[in-house]
Parts: sequence; structure tokens; C-alpha cells
Amino acid sequence: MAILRQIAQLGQPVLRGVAGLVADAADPAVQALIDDMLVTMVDANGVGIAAPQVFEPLSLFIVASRPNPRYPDAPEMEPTVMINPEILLVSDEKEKGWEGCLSIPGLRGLVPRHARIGVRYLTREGELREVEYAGFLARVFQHEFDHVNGMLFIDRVESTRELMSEKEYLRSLQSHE
Ligand code: K3U
Ligand code: ZN
Repeated sequence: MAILRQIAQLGQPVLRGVAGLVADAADPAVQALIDDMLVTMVDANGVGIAAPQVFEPLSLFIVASRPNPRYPDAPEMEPTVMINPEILLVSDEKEKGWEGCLSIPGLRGLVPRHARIGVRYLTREGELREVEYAGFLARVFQHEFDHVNGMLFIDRVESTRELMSEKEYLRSLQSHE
């Protein structure tokens, strides 16, 4: 049975380490961790979660997507498990977009990310996948990829003036409706 995990908060050293590779995707402990991450992400209403965020320093994360007020054109994508992810190519073009993080509640930041990326990862069944992502999916992948490399979105904002409280962020969304 899956268990809701505690989410590591900003300041926890586990968020700043480089995660190790998953040796065996079929390991029951890895499969149980994935189940726990899925329920924890859904419970927190996130569109991603990385293993270090639940205190497991492994190169493994989940990416999901749904249209949301800031990204109304975001595609629907069921939570997708990505093990030992790699970024194979990136576009020169970057886009700035607002991000949040379950490990930094209450804060949003405007983060530049590559607009398009080509990636490789193992599925939870151990199959190798190569995929290209653009827009919001590319953003969430890069955010999660940062988590397994000890980076947080606050490290990537270009100015502290591009940080906003969650409350003001939600207010700014309403004022643009
Ligand atoms: O639910 C969140 C959200 C934020 C913006 C758009 C849609 C949803 C909260 S933050 C979130 O889901 C993170 C998850 C994290 F921290 F565990 F990785 C993923 C993320 C959200 C937005 C942009 C990039 C990454
Ligand atoms: Zn995050």
C-alpha cells in the first residue's frame, strides 16, 4: 500500500545533493518508492515530484501536466515516471515562465528554461524512452531534472524582483482574467 511521504523543505540538505543512479528499476523498494511519490504528488496537487523531495537521493522523478491558469495551453499528461533521466539536446531559445515548488511553499519565481529539449529515461517497467518536450512539459522536466542535481528554481531566477508570494501570484492571475 502506498504511503504519503513527507516533502523535504528548503534548507534540507537532501535537496542540495546530486542523486545517485537507480541500479535496478524492478527492485521492489524502487517500485514502492514510485507508488509513494505518485500519491504524495497527487495529494500535494503538484505536476511533478523528484525522489530527493521525499528524502530519497535517487535519480528518479515524475512529470505530469494539465492546463492551469498560468499555462492554459499545457497538455494533459498522466503522471509519467522517469528513471535515470538525461537531457540529450536543448534549444538555444529560452522562455521565462512562472514556477512553484512543493519544497518551497508560498513562493513563485519567473524562471528561464530551454523552450524545447530532447530527453532519455527509463520507464518504471525498465524500458528506455527518447522523447522531445516543448513548453510547459519541457519546463516541468527541467525543474525536476534540477531536483536530482541539487538545484532549485530560486537558483535560476535572474533577479529577486522576479520572485512573488503565492498570494500575490494568485492575485495577479485574477487581475489578468
Ligand atoms: O501545483 C503546482 C503548479 C504550479 C504551476 C503550474 C501548475 C502547477 C505547484 S509546483 C509543482 O507542481 C512543482 C512540483 C515540484 F516542486 F515537486 F517539483 C513542479 C513545477 C510546477 C511549475 C513549473 C515547473 C515545475
Ligand atoms: Zn520543485
